[in-house]
Amino acid sequence: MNIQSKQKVFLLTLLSIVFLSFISCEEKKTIEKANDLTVSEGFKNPLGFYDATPTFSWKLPVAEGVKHQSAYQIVVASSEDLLPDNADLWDSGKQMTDQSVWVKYEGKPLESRQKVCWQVKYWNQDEDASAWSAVNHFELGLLNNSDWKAKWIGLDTKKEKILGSQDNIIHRPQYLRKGFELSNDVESARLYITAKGVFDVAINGEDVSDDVMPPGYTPYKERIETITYDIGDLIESGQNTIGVELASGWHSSRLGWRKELWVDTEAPKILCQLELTMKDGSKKVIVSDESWKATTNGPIRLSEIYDGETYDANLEMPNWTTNNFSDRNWEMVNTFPVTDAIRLEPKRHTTVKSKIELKAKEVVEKDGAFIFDFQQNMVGVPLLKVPMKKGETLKIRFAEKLSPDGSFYTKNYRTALSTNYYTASKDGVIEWMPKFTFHGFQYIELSGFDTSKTPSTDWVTGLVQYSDFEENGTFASSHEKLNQLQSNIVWGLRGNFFDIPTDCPQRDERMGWTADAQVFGPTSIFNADVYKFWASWLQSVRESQYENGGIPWVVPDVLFNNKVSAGWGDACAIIPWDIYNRTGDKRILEENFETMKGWVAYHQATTKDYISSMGFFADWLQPLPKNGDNRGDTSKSLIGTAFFAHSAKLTAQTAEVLGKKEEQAKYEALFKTVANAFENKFFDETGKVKGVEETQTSYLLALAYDLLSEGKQGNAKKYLLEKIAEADNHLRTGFLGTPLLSRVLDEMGDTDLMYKLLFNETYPSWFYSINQGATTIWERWNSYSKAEGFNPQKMNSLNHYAYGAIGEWVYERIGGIEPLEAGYKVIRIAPEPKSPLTSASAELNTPYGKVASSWEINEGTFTINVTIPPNTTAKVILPGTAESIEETNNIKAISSETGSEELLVQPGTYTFKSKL
Ligand code: RAM
Repeated sequence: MNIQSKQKVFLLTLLSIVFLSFISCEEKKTIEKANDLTVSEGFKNPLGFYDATPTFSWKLPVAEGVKHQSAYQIVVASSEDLLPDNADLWDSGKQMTDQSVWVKYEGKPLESRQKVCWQVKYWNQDEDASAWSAVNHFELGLLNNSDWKAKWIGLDTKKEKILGSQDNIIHRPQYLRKGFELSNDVESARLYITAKGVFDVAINGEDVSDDVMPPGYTPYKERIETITYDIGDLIESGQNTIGVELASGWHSSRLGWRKELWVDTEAPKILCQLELTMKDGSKKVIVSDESWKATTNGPIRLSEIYDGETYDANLEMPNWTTNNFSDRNWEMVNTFPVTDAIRLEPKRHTTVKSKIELKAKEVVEKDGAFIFDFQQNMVGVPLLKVPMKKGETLKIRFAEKLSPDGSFYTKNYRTALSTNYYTASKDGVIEWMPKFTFHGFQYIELSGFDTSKTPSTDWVTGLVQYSDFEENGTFASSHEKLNQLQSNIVWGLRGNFFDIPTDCPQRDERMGWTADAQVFGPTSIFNADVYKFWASWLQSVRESQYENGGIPWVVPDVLFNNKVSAGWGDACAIIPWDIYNRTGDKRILEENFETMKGWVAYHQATTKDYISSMGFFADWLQPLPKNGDNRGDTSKSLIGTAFFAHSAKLTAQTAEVLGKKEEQAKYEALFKTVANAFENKFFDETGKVKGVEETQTSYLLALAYDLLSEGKQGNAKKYLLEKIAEADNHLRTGFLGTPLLSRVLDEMGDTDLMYKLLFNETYPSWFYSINQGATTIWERWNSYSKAEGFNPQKMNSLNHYAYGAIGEWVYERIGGIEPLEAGYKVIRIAPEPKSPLTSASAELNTPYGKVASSWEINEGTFTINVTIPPNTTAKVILPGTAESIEETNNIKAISSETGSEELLVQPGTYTFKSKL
């Protein structure tokens, strides 16, 4: 190499070094990509998705240099290789905004079956760009009835005229099958399926999914949900078989107490459509139609939600879902067309699954039967591994609690038999679990097994079943009973989120009682990822609204009595507002605004001079009512008027968020008028209740819903405190009043008293039931007591989440985490540390990421660790006098009053201390 070439090489090398170091500088500036991408109400890469107008959300990483978002770009394409540069469905372009959640899709219209891929990038507070996120995807289900080429099919199971426990026609479960041949290899395959009833499907001998009782429970006369499965791995070239088990489920069982509505229910049916794309690109569709065959001579003889399941192993049909089976003796099915009368829509929340396994802890003998104790009241089914002799029938009974003499307490199941039977076809250990029913229980009683064997706890495992959501928040403290209360709340949630929010999971009810739902909503949203669950149920609420605007007592409506109740129907306004507050998603308000308006109009129609005459459940199950009535002592008219005003106010607030100025003004004015009428009718000049019974709840409603003029508020507070003192500092509130206690006392600055009520050990209080052995929340403050046994009333559920509504206050004011701006965009961390607690901690997965607050008190020093997620800010309020806070870019002191210090804090993790 000559000198010149050497110089050239040298220069080139130098240039490349400069260039490379330039690039690596650039690389250093590339910030970590967004993660946890979801669509609509928190779906991750869903299949058979319901939403053709989705929203997009993502989280900024917890990483060096990432505090806030200054811009984003979303790209959406029909296939992954088009991303990010050739997005054929939508390119949002760079949007200068900090919005990282609920961004509306504005691309090309999406269709049934469409596959959609998307990714996002964001710019941080310094305008550094992230790399593109991982590609996420979703695939739409069948969105229109016209997408269905299949027919409803099933046998006429009424013909047999089997009568159930209430002389109602019950339907034998059906087994339906079809064989089909494919001449080509399959590339991809989807199964679209649903039932009027509940089903379980297998292909070529393999279970398609572990879903429990799909498709779930909706107002079936309006809408039935459909499910999509990816069955590509189950389909073989050549001969295939699909087999579906079908039982009554909610659709064709008795539900509620209007016998005339369920004495003669419609026979269950299935609808299914397999869509196959072959390797050569051709398509094939197999549908439910007249070519299917079915039988009722299978092993599941009976299956009812309230009454349980009966199984005869002698009737098992080995291999019936494989090619290796002859259905010669099976019947042809009846077919029924898909019409437009009932909308078929992809399920818009998760199916129920077996989520937790509980081991039995103890087994004891009682009168020849054996009782297994799980030491936890739970909901689901048992998995049984029990030695049996051929021909013997195992009887499986359930109970939430034992009577003091050790016998089974089943009185509170009322007419629900809640009993399973299993007949063995050979000697040996059976393995079985019921499929199309569920039970609420802590104890299982077995009889009829091989008595030469000694029962052991491993004979039964409890499969805890609920809608498939994950934990979203946690709370713990230094106080054992408060932790037990938290556990009881969580078990109440697990037990009563069985596809719909139920009041109770065990007796002849299990219905979507609307007040229970509205009081427990906020607590549930903290503990679990239940936005989709609620959004879906609210669709059922909308579909169930009466023409006159009334909202039924239960949703889905199985009572059809056109009756309403204040505090119950108001769920249609309260729940959307609570969800909006905790998610920041305006769509939940958009979807429910018209329903709220209809409900407010209904309220108005029941009033004279704005005073309500709406009746019914009132402050349900208030303890120690004067007249012994379950409806408590608070005036129904006062309650109705208070909720009328409150729903009008929520409708005004909703209109405001949605930018509907005129409606905002209209409902604000209505609120004021009603509040005024309320005050004049029920309160005297001094702010004391007049003309009706003076109760804790009457003051709580007036104060919580802001219904008194300023002058009277102070006195009303004083009277409330007097009422509480009169009750020896105990609550006297039912379903409606209880959640307001903490809200009002907190606003009054009386957290000492709220602590007192919460930590009370005597009746009525939360810890009272814990002292009596509760592992869930009970329907009544005294459902059971060690001294007096069971409450004599048969309406006595031991798994009823309503009083668990106190959770909201516990997380927000003991844990200290509260949204200051909808969706936790601005967070308030302001725990109220008080004796007897010395520490508490809470964590919550907000739409922006994890927020945490954990505090302890040690020798008069309060120490708190907080974590604030990216793209949010927090107001941290420290009790006492803060210890030397150094202001930085991330921490600014806002104000320091005697007794507390307020800080404005940017994303990150910090420790603060103060002297109490
Ligand atoms: C019972 C239950 C339910 C309640 C109704 C009014 O069915 O206690 O929770 O909402 O009554």
